[in-house]
Amino acid sequence: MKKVQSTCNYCALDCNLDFYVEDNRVVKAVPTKGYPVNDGFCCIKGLSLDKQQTTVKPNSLPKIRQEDGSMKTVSWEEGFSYVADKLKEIQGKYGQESVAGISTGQLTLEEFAIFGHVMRNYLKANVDGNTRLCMATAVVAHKQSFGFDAPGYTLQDLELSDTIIFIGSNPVVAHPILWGRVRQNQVPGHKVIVIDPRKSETAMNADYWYGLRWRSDLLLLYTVANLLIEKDWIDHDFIREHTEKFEEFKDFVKAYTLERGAEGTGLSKEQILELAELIHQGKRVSFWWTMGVNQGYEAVRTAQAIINLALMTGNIGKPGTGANSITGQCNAMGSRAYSNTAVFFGGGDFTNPDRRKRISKVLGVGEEMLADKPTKTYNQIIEGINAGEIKGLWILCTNPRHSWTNNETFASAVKKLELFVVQDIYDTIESAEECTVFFPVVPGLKKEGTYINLERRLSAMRPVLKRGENEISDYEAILGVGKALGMGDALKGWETPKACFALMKECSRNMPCDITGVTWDGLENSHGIQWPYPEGKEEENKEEQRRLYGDGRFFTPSKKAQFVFEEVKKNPLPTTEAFPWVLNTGRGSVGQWHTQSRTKEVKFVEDVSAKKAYLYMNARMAQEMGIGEMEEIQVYSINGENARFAVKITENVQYGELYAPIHYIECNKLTPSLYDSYSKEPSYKATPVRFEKIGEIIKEEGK
Ligand SMILES: Nc1nc2c(c(=O)[nH]1)N[C@H]1C(S)=C(S)[C@@H](COP(=O)(O)OP(=O)(O)OC[C@H]3O[C@@H](n4cnc5c(=O)[nH]c(N)nc54)[C@H](O)[C@@H]3O)O[C@H]1N2
Ligand SMILES: Nc1nc2c(c(=O)[nH]1)N[C@H]1C(S)=C(S)[C@@H](COP(=O)(O)OP(=O)(O)OC[C@H]3O[C@@H](n4cnc5c(=O)[nH]c(N)nc54)[C@H](O)[C@@H]3O)O[C@H]1N2
Ligand code: SF4
Ligand SMILES: [Mo]
Repeated sequence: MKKVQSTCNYCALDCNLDFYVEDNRVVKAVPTKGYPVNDGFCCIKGLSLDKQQTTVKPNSLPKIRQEDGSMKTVSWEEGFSYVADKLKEIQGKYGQESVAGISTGQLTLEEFAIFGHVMRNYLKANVDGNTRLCMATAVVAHKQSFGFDAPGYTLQDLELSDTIIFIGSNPVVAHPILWGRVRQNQVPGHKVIVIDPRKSETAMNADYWYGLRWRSDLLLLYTVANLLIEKDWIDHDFIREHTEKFEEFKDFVKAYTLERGAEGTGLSKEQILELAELIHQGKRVSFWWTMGVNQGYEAVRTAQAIINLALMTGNIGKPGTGANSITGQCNAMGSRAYSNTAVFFGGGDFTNPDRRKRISKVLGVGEEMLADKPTKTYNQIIEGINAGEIKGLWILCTNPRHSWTNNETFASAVKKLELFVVQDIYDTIESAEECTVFFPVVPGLKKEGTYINLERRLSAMRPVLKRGENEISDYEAILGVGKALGMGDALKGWETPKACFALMKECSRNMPCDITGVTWDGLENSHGIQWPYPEGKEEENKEEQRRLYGDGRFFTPSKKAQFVFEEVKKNPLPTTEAFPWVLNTGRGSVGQWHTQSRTKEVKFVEDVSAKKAYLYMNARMAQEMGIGEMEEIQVYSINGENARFAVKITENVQYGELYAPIHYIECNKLTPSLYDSYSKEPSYKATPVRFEKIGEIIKEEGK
């Protein structure tokens, strides 16, 4: 029996598993013992990865839509030439920017690198990724506050912290292995605190829960900052030596009085004081945030308000501390540094002449081929298609017909496209319904490449199974189109994922995310390697758990972290008399993944999950409205759309709040086209809605 160690390509933990293979079949999948992330454990999704060997159709070929609407199967070569010719034709007719790509945080680093090279460098198309829906806020917050998109923590910090504060984050469901690390914390008297309007599964398991009013985090965080300053519970030395703009911040937060904080957040004054005291009493306080923070209209400033708290209390760079953004998808970190959506491979400023020179030298292409302005953002791409400006779209490893905010705008957009390429492992996803070309690619079990997890750890994906006839990877599909476009020498050095990795290493040289010391072969069967890992400094970096900022130096020109702040905004989309309730959205269960295309890999989840869209409603609210368990309601959104949901009654959501799992397409039918002004990440979590009773009771299937 052969054993292959590879990486789980669902969530950002990047657990490693040992796959045991006989006759090209996975016989069992066992979480890798001793691997620093998951040491012999993993969740149901990782354990079910082997199901891809039956759920993904083998030996599929590309399909091209015909005039009569049918799909014709063609050879890969035909598929490549068709797409390449069409891309050129559209650019010829409507201009370079009439073509766009939407990439992902779930492919390998090499795959989105080559996608960026073909689409953004060579074709000068717009390329964004589904990381916009997820991590864009953290990226902007990090860049402005720290000088580089560099989350500093290592997972061990969860075990070393005495005060762990989760803000808009539900790891019990979304990052179970991370939660496992919290459970392993042996610090006597350590406390777990959750700030979430909903009594989430994590809140239920925490020592303190602050059920604030939705979208009031920024107000709460400024109020707490003001309290800490008033009581002189701050680290003057750290502030002086390692930060800038504190005095301005101090003056600014004076207006955020306890009264104002209590009134706006719905928390009592005592609760807010208690939270400030908990931060003060902690010796090693760590703050962790996820989508409850990232997905809002003032999200970047909220993330930075968390960073400000860590900076002013000196809780950064030391064991068990940090202002720590938890990443969502398996390779979101890789896509942030190597997808070439808005920056160069390895990061850096495209206006910097030295950086341009360096990248063009490494890639062996003229500087004129490199991006010289930011790409259109995701929302601008969809708006551009709806406005008739963008006529060609290629999406891969993402399902925006379901996951994009106000998703009917995506449905209407794709009908206007002359070329719509969907590249996925399943042709049954909602986004493929209107595609003009479908590229069926092999799943993670059959490919190779590199992933970077939430704590900056690179790990290897290695083919567990051999490929069948016609089976190609995302990398090869993109390379195939690149060749058909006539890229010629511009593809020198890009022949294989391994060759591409070598290029990316060189692009990272001397950058904060330097990975020049990592080798492709060395990563195999390893414990993974956290960046930075520069060549020549391997000995210095041999510790398996490394954090950044231990020396108090950040990546800004002054090496000091920045206090960044701005007045709390009036909610641009408040509830109204006509839309009096708030729809919150997020993950439903450990086994369900986003748009559920892959949930069929997890049989157990298929058996226990509701087949129809549902939402949670507060018990008192349901009683007042006369709504029974699993009774259907029609929910009308402020965005003009409506959809049907069954109601599950619970005490865990507030009166006035409805909570819908994102795993049903109805959820994003109702979310608005509202974004953070800096990151352009959608404000997914607080949509004003109203509803009507339908009166029908749904019998839960599988129960
Ligand atoms: N099982 C499973 N795991 C996953 C995923 C999955 O689909 N399924 N997806 C992965 C991905 S890509 C991501 S990004 C992560 C997401 O991980 P999380 O962000 O932890 O998950 P969410 O459920 O989206 O949102 C977290 C919490 O934010 C809260 N929230 C809503 N509004 C507010 C607010 O105004 N303030 C505060 N403080 N909180 C608020 C919600 O009530 C929710 O409990 O999960 C990853 N892991
Ligand atoms: N209302 C609301 N909406 C949200 C969110 C929310 O909290 N609330 N969260 C947002 C967030 S954080 C995220 S990350 C997005 C996720 O949104 P999406 O990225 O659209 O969701 P997924 O279902 O993960 O889509 C991944 C696709 O890749 C395919 N796939 C899997 N493996 C491979 C492969 O190797 N190659 C290729 N080519 N395809 C493959 C799968 O079949 C699937 O169709 O949703 C966002 N939408
Ligand atoms: S915790 Fe995340 S990486 Fe680990 S097995 Fe589960 S989904 Fe995969
Ligand atoms: Mo995400």
